[in-house]
Amino acid sequence: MLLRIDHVGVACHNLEEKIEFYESVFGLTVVSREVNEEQGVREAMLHVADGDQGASYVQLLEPLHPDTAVGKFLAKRGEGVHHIGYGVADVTKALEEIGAKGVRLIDERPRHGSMGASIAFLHPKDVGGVLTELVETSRR
Ligand code: CMX
Ligand code: CO
Repeated sequence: MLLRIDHVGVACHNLEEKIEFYESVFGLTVVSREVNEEQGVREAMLHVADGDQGASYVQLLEPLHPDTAVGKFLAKRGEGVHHIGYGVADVTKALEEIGAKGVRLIDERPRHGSMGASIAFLHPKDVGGVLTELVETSRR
Protein backbone atom coordinates (compact mmCIF):
# COMPACT_ATOMS: atom_id res chain seq x y z
CA MET A 1 0.00 0.00 0.00
CA LEU A 2 2.82 2.43 0.88
CA LEU A 3 4.87 3.15 -2.22
CA ARG A 4 7.63 5.28 -0.76
CA ILE A 5 8.41 7.96 1.78
CA ASP A 6 7.08 11.07 0.06
CA HIS A 7 8.30 13.49 2.70
CA VAL A 8 9.38 14.04 6.26
CA GLY A 9 7.54 16.98 7.84
CA VAL A 10 9.71 19.13 10.11
CA ALA A 11 8.20 21.74 12.43
CA CYS A 12 10.14 24.99 12.83
CA HIS A 13 9.70 28.50 14.20
CA ASN A 14 11.29 30.33 11.28
CA LEU A 15 10.81 28.89 7.79
CA GLU A 16 13.32 31.13 6.02
CA GLU A 17 16.06 30.32 8.53
CA LYS A 18 15.41 26.58 8.22
CA ILE A 19 15.38 26.72 4.41
CA GLU A 20 18.74 28.47 4.49
CA PHE A 21 20.06 25.74 6.82
CA TYR A 22 18.92 22.85 4.60
CA GLU A 23 20.26 24.59 1.49
CA SER A 24 23.65 25.42 2.92
CA VAL A 25 24.28 22.25 4.96
CA PHE A 26 22.68 19.57 2.72
CA GLY A 27 22.63 21.33 -0.65
CA LEU A 28 18.87 20.80 -1.04
CA THR A 29 16.73 22.93 -3.36
CA VAL A 30 13.31 24.41 -2.65
CA VAL A 31 10.83 23.23 -5.29
CA SER A 32 7.66 24.70 -3.80
CA ARG A 33 6.59 27.29 -1.23
CA GLU A 34 2.96 27.52 -0.18
CA VAL A 35 0.63 28.86 2.46
CA ASN A 36 -2.03 26.28 3.35
CA GLU A 37 -4.65 28.06 5.45
CA GLU A 38 -6.64 24.88 6.04
CA GLN A 39 -3.58 23.17 7.55
CA GLY A 40 -2.46 26.36 9.31
CA VAL A 41 1.02 26.35 7.82
CA ARG A 42 3.51 28.25 5.74
CA GLU A 43 5.64 25.57 4.15
CA ALA A 44 8.40 24.67 1.73
CA MET A 45 9.20 21.41 -0.04
CA LEU A 46 12.88 20.67 -0.60
CA HIS A 47 13.72 17.95 -3.09
CA VAL A 48 15.86 15.09 -1.76
CA ALA A 49 15.80 12.30 -4.36
CA ASP A 50 13.95 10.71 -7.26
CA GLY A 51 12.97 7.03 -7.22
CA ASP A 52 10.98 4.55 -9.33
CA GLN A 53 7.82 5.46 -7.44
CA GLY A 54 8.37 9.22 -7.45
CA ALA A 55 10.34 11.87 -5.61
CA SER A 56 10.97 12.42 -1.92
CA TYR A 57 11.20 15.68 -0.03
CA VAL A 58 11.74 17.42 3.27
CA GLN A 59 8.70 19.52 4.13
CA LEU A 60 9.54 22.47 6.39
CA LEU A 61 6.53 23.75 8.33
CA GLU A 62 6.04 27.07 10.13
CA PRO A 63 2.70 27.63 11.89
CA LEU A 64 0.47 30.50 10.75
CA HIS A 65 -0.86 30.86 14.32
CA PRO A 66 -0.11 29.28 17.72
CA ASP A 67 -3.52 27.55 17.67
CA THR A 68 -2.75 25.20 14.76
CA ALA A 69 -1.50 21.61 14.55
CA VAL A 70 2.12 22.71 14.10
CA GLY A 71 1.82 25.66 16.51
CA LYS A 72 0.61 23.37 19.31
CA PHE A 73 3.31 20.82 18.49
CA LEU A 74 6.05 23.48 18.72
CA ALA A 75 4.73 24.77 22.04
CA LYS A 76 4.64 21.24 23.49
CA ARG A 77 7.70 19.61 21.98
CA GLY A 78 9.78 22.27 20.25
CA GLU A 79 11.27 22.00 16.78
CA GLY A 80 11.72 18.58 15.21
CA VAL A 81 10.14 15.82 13.13
CA HIS A 82 6.39 16.43 13.01
CA HIS A 83 5.11 13.72 10.66
CA ILE A 84 5.97 11.23 7.94
CA GLY A 85 4.19 11.36 4.58
CA TYR A 86 3.94 8.11 2.63
CA GLY A 87 3.11 7.96 -1.06
CA VAL A 88 0.02 5.91 -1.96
CA ALA A 89 -1.59 5.29 -5.35
CA ASP A 90 -5.13 6.10 -4.20
CA VAL A 91 -5.61 7.99 -0.93
CA THR A 92 -9.39 7.40 -0.76
CA LYS A 93 -8.93 3.64 -1.12
CA ALA A 94 -6.03 3.63 1.38
CA LEU A 95 -8.19 5.50 3.95
CA GLU A 96 -10.96 2.92 3.53
CA GLU A 97 -8.58 0.00 4.02
CA ILE A 98 -6.73 1.54 6.96
CA GLY A 99 -9.94 2.74 8.65
CA ALA A 100 -11.38 -0.77 8.37
CA LYS A 101 -8.41 -2.00 10.43
CA GLY A 102 -9.45 0.25 13.31
CA VAL A 103 -6.88 3.02 12.90
CA ARG A 104 -8.36 6.45 13.71
CA LEU A 105 -8.51 8.68 10.66
CA ILE A 106 -8.00 12.40 11.28
CA ASP A 107 -9.32 13.02 7.77
CA GLU A 108 -12.22 10.88 6.54
CA ARG A 109 -11.75 12.40 3.11
CA PRO A 110 -8.67 13.69 1.31
CA ARG A 111 -7.67 17.34 1.64
CA HIS A 112 -5.43 19.58 -0.43
CA GLY A 113 -1.70 19.22 0.21
CA SER A 114 1.54 20.54 -1.24
CA MET A 115 2.04 20.71 -4.98
CA GLY A 116 -1.52 19.68 -5.79
CA ALA A 117 -1.40 16.40 -3.85
CA SER A 118 -4.40 14.81 -2.11
CA ILE A 119 -3.51 14.13 1.51
CA ALA A 120 -5.01 12.60 4.65
CA PHE A 121 -3.70 12.12 8.19
CA LEU A 122 -3.88 9.12 10.53
CA HIS A 123 -3.96 9.73 14.29
CA PRO A 124 -0.52 9.43 15.92
CA LYS A 125 -2.01 7.68 18.95
CA ASP A 126 -3.01 4.73 16.72
CA VAL A 127 0.31 4.66 14.82
CA GLY A 128 2.74 4.22 17.70
CA GLY A 129 3.15 7.95 18.30
CA VAL A 130 3.87 8.81 14.66
CA LEU A 131 1.62 11.35 12.95
CA THR A 132 1.22 9.71 9.54
CA GLU A 133 0.17 11.36 6.30
CA LEU A 134 -0.94 9.59 3.12
CA VAL A 135 -0.04 11.40 -0.08
CA GLU A 136 -1.45 10.86 -3.55
CA THR A 137 0.60 13.05 -5.85
CA SER A 138 -1.17 14.95 -8.61
CA ARG A 139 -0.83 13.48 -12.07
CA ARG A 140 1.06 15.95 -14.22
N1 CMX B 1 3.31 13.49 16.37
C1 CMX B 1 3.07 12.63 17.40
N2 CMX B 1 2.18 12.88 18.39
C2 CMX B 1 1.53 14.04 18.32
C3 CMX B 1 1.70 14.97 17.29
C4 CMX B 1 2.65 14.66 16.29
N3 CMX B 1 2.90 15.50 15.29
N4 CMX B 1 0.90 16.03 17.48
C5 CMX B 1 0.23 15.79 18.61
N5 CMX B 1 0.59 14.59 19.12
C6 CMX B 1 0.11 13.97 20.36
C7 CMX B 1 0.29 14.93 21.52
O1 CMX B 1 1.57 14.80 22.08
C8 CMX B 1 -0.80 14.49 22.47
O2 CMX B 1 -0.39 13.37 23.19
P1 CMX B 1 -0.55 13.33 24.81
O3 CMX B 1 -2.03 13.43 25.03
O4 CMX B 1 0.04 12.01 25.18
O5 CMX B 1 0.22 14.53 25.28
C9 CMX B 1 -1.92 14.06 21.54
O6 CMX B 1 -1.29 13.77 20.27
C10 CMX B 1 -2.95 15.16 21.33
O7 CMX B 1 -2.23 16.32 20.96
P2 CMX B 1 -2.71 17.82 21.16
O8 CMX B 1 -1.49 18.67 21.35
O9 CMX B 1 -3.80 17.89 22.19
O10 CMX B 1 -3.24 18.22 19.74
P3 CMX B 1 -4.62 17.86 19.05
O11 CMX B 1 -5.23 16.60 19.55
O12 CMX B 1 -5.43 19.09 19.01
O13 CMX B 1 -4.04 17.61 17.57
C11 CMX B 1 -3.50 16.09 15.85
C12 CMX B 1 -3.20 16.52 17.28
C13 CMX B 1 -2.46 15.07 15.44
C14 CMX B 1 -4.92 15.51 15.78
C15 CMX B 1 -3.42 17.38 14.95
O14 CMX B 1 -2.11 17.89 15.04
C16 CMX B 1 -3.78 17.13 13.50
O15 CMX B 1 -4.95 17.07 13.13
N6 CMX B 1 -2.76 16.97 12.60
C17 CMX B 1 -3.00 16.74 11.18
C18 CMX B 1 -2.89 18.01 10.37
C19 CMX B 1 -1.48 18.58 10.38
O16 CMX B 1 -0.60 18.18 11.13
N7 CMX B 1 -1.26 19.59 9.47
C20 CMX B 1 0.02 20.24 9.32
C21 CMX B 1 0.87 19.62 8.23
C22 CMX B 1 0.29 19.87 6.84
C23 CMX B 1 1.01 19.13 5.72
O17 CMX B 1 1.77 18.20 5.95
O18 CMX B 1 0.78 19.51 4.54
CO1 CO C 1 3.13 16.78 5.12
